[in-house]
Amino acid sequence: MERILDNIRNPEDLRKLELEQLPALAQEIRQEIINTVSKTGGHLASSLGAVELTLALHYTFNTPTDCLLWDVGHQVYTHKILTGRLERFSTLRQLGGLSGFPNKDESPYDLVTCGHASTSVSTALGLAIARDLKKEAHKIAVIIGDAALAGGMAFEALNQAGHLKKDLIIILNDNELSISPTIGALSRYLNRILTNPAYNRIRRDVEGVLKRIPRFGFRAYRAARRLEEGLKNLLVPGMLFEELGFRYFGPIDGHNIAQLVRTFQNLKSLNEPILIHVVTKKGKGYRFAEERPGDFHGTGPFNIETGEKAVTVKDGRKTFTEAFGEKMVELANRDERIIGITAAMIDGTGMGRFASDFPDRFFDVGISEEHAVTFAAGVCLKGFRPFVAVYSTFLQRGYDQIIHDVCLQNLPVVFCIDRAGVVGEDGPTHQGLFDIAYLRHIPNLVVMAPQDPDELASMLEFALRYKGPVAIRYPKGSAISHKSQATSQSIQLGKAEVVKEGGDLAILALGSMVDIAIETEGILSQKYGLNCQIVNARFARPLDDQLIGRAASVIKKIVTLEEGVLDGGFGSAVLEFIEQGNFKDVRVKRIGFPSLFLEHGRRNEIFAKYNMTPEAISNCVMNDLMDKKPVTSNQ
Ligand SMILES: Cc1ncc(C[n+]2csc(CCOP(=O)(O)OP(=O)(O)O)c2C)c(N)n1
Repeated sequence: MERILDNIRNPEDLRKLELEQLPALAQEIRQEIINTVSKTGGHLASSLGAVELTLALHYTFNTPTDCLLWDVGHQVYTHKILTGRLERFSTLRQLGGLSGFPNKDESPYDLVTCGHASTSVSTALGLAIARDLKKEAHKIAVIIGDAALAGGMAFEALNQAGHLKKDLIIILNDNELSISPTIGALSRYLNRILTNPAYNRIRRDVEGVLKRIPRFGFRAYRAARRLEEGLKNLLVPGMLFEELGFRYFGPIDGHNIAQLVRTFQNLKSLNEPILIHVVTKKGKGYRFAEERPGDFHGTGPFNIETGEKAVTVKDGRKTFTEAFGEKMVELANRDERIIGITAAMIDGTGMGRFASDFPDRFFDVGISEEHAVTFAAGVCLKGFRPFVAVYSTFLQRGYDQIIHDVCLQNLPVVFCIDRAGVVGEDGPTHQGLFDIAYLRHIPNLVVMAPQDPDELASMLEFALRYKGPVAIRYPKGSAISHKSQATSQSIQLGKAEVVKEGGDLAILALGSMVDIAIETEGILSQKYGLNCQIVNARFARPLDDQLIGRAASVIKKIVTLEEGVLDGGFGSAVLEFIEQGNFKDVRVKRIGFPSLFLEHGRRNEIFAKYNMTPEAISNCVMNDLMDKKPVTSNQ
């Protein structure tokens, strides 16, 4: 049977439909999303929760002239399907396929490329100012979740927006969940509103009465407003949004399309900051996602019938994240000073068991990475030892706090930086390729990278012993081999490990690249008879001056390998050291990722595309450093 969906090529087609047809269309879209994500993986639960909301928005607003801004952007699958991307939807998150997030290169309906939380209100306010300066007339609406709204940046923007009184619509998509339950005072506040709809009913009644008695004029209006103010304070303590300068409407059922459309149509004509509180269910319409929204927030492929995940072949090797979670529990059991901190990523960072075993010493601060860093500095001041578990890409938010609040004070905060390197299918907003470059120059900070999960455990021990700030970066997944010789005592400040001796070439590999260095050495030795030294660098700061100095003065040919951008990275540190040491006739080849926003695709596909495989690296080494022709050409 033909679907309504197959005739929707853009939102204009959607707007030709009767309102009564939209619920059936919502079901078709839901099915399309479930079918596709079951194969590609993706952000299922948030997108399923926003189907009706998205339909109602595109139905009511004149997109793309009217602007929709999606906070984070993980809930946009319906938006993609309605804006001309249905045919390519099956390529979601695949190399060369559709991005899983809004992407401005993909569609004029995606105003910005985004994936980080709490930015939308700032962007929208900027747009609103620009629109007014240019004397244009169109609406701007932001769709932001209850967890993202609690991010500091969103609050900063609300503060300015309420003050400027610009024509701006904020749609709060409240499902009471972040990835795990939303935490914090704002969440409690929203919950109070949800459980107290009386205020809104009474407010509507007051407005209704007002309209019916015009002859009472100004005095009646003033009296009614006073009554409304009194009721507000009585029934909704604080009236946070109204006090911030927004008119608050809601809560309304985010799965009732007719009600959503009616509300948007009515409120469209207001030209002031308004906040519409929409209540949705995360995972709506797919039983397993409704029951386990955290599991289906970001999911790999799964079986639609059973909800079971198609587990990627697990060969018994621990991931870095698992090793981190286990070690933290072990350390916290024997050291009461340890505090665990994460910013809305309890499970993603492996902190689940720590959180349940040590509830008094664990803090999920919500989507507030900047705050997490300075909060950690605060607990340090009283002798505690905070471990901040955070993804590389999100720690970018905490740059100034790391410098000013942690490193300037030389406080022993440990940054446990997960997803440092290529993250894969989430793409450019989530790649963790910048952390070596943004951390390496900060005074007092030690920057380390383990070659495998066992070495990560030893580095955590080192970090606990160390009396200053430490950052440990490790990638998604596991290591290919288990070659770490590290013990808890063998990690010494600024000391690398020689994995294999050799005299033709020194391969200095950082963290996850040690595995690849070992494979590369295999190729170089078998194909070209080279005898290479392999070094597990362990530290990007401070460097092992002695070891690298010896390589520079004796071996004279050095390759550096890192899973990060080359500019300002580990290889740059080695170059700087060599320049300062005044070594003669040394040649260095740095190998890492270019300073680009790398696209989405599987981790191994991205490695292959950017010549980061052992084959490509050995070709590059022979070509650029050993002046021999490669066996196959290296682009
Ligand atoms: C700065 C930042 N920190 C963390 C994340 C990871 N993250 C993605 S979505 C999400 C939860 C968002 O919850 P909410 O805003 O309530 O939207 P919902 O998924 O519930 O619709 C988190 C923590 C992020 N994208 N950006």
